[in-house]
Amino acid sequence: MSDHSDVRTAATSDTAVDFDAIIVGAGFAGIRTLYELRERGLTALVIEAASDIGGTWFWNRYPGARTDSEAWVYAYCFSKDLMNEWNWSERYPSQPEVERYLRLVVDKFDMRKDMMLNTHIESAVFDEGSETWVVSIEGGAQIRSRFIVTGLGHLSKPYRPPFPSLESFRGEWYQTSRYPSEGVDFTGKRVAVIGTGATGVQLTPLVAETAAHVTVFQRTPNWVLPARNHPLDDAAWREIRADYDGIWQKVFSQNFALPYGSAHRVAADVSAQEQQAILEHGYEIGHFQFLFETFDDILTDETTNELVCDFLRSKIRETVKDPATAEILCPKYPLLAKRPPLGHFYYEAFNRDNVSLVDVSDNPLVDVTEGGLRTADAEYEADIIVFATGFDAVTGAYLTLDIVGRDGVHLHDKWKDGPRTNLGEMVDGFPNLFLASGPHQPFANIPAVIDRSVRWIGRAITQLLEDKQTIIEADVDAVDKWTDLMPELLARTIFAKGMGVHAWHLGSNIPGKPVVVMAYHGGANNYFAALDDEAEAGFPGFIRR
Ligand code: NA7
Repeated sequence: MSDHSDVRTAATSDTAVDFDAIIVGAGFAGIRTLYELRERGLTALVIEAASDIGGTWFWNRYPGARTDSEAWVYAYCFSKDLMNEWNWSERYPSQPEVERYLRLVVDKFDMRKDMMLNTHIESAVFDEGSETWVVSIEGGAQIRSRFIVTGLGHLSKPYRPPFPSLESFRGEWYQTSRYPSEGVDFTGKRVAVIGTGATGVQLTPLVAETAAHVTVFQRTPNWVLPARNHPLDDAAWREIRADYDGIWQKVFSQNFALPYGSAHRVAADVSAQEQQAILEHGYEIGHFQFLFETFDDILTDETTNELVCDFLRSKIRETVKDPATAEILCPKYPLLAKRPPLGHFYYEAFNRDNVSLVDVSDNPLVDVTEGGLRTADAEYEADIIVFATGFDAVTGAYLTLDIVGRDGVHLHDKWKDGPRTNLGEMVDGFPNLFLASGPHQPFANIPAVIDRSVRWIGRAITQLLEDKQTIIEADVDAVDKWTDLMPELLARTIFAKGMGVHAWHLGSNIPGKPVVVMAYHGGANNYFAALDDEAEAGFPGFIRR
């Protein structure tokens, strides 16, 4: 047992367990969960494989890594004190700043004492005799708990194309999601960047500042929206704090859990000239505000979507001086079929003499050579290869961890054709296992989704304990219903077009992974309402005893 065995259960007074709950992962979700469970009087232990807290923000420390949500809502809202204490310095905080923030939270609430870092979980098995979870950690120790809450993160299992000759490459190679903490010196090097998702888009302009040459390998172009980053001064903070509660209210009422209103118009309401003026104005403001405060039907009406696509293509052609490069950068699929990244002078980077773009959409990269990369008919020299190739997202981390429920059923078998949950919170046959952050939750501003998800978990556990019950488990019919709802909701939006363009939220970016709807596309606000309704109705979609 760990040296945390002195901490006894508080809420359940259950001597059969070491902790009321084990929380997997010390990222945004794990930290939020520890706070929630402690507030409710439970003892909990956070187990984290990394050497420090942060989750996604621990591993993704590549140049340019920063949030795509605005700072003041990429944060916790559970403590007024915390909200008053911390001033983000920029509209989109960088990775080091997010890491500092999470450290402050952990220290402020004295959380480290309930965390085991550098600890790899080998399995979590539900023991039916004692109705407890047995978590086995590397080295053989076992820890028992009544509940287990996973804060695994959507983007935590890295994906790298399986190039067979990688080991023969004479240069250096790095994966952005496992980036060395000491950094990489690109000065004077020929750098190959594979991938043009949010990560490649953030990284490329910065690497180009010192590299001799950067070759960007693009398989699918992205709709890169202008981020328009800026510092947040005291005046900005006074304005935010003047109505921080109102901002959070907006967050929890909005489809993507962002603090925006709606445009109150669709494109067809205004003339062609007005449409362009509205889009120009939105483009100047930047961020996802461009999507939500221009026209309300971008996500649902193909004609409006194409109008906005045409506008964005004209911006790419205006920005990128070489017409052939601009054409390669112009997506030919609808906006929002893939999650659009925010750019910090991304398109402008292609105007530099030391940046070139290679279109590998029809002629894929097939392997690494001793001196670089190759497609079927061309070779590209490089001193450093950077894999910005994304993640086996949402379910990847769940299926790597060996989670075994009732009757010896392994989660990776249960989910072999795709995840099945009720409300994105629990799985039938896996009693007392909660997903703080997982599949079938909204595709939205993640800290806000985590907040509501964890609050719901807390309510469910409190209710259970108040009712002197010990087991809560998703009802199989409710799981079927919720799982079947996912494709129905997706079909109502342009996100459905992601099937054809390697969208990670559908699993279509990973060769061989089942292509299924892994997120809830009915609007984050509606999801939050569904969680509240379920709790207020006494958890009818869950079996309790
Ligand atoms: P993404 O968005 O999944 O991007 C991964 C990129 O890597 C994407 O451009 C892929 O092209 C590319 N990729 C993957 N495999 C290959 C191969 N074999 N050849 C060429 N290119 C390849 O991951 P990110 O880390 O950038 O962003 C993930 C999320 O983090 C993002 O959506 C935000 O929510 C924050 P593809 O598009 O699949 O053709």
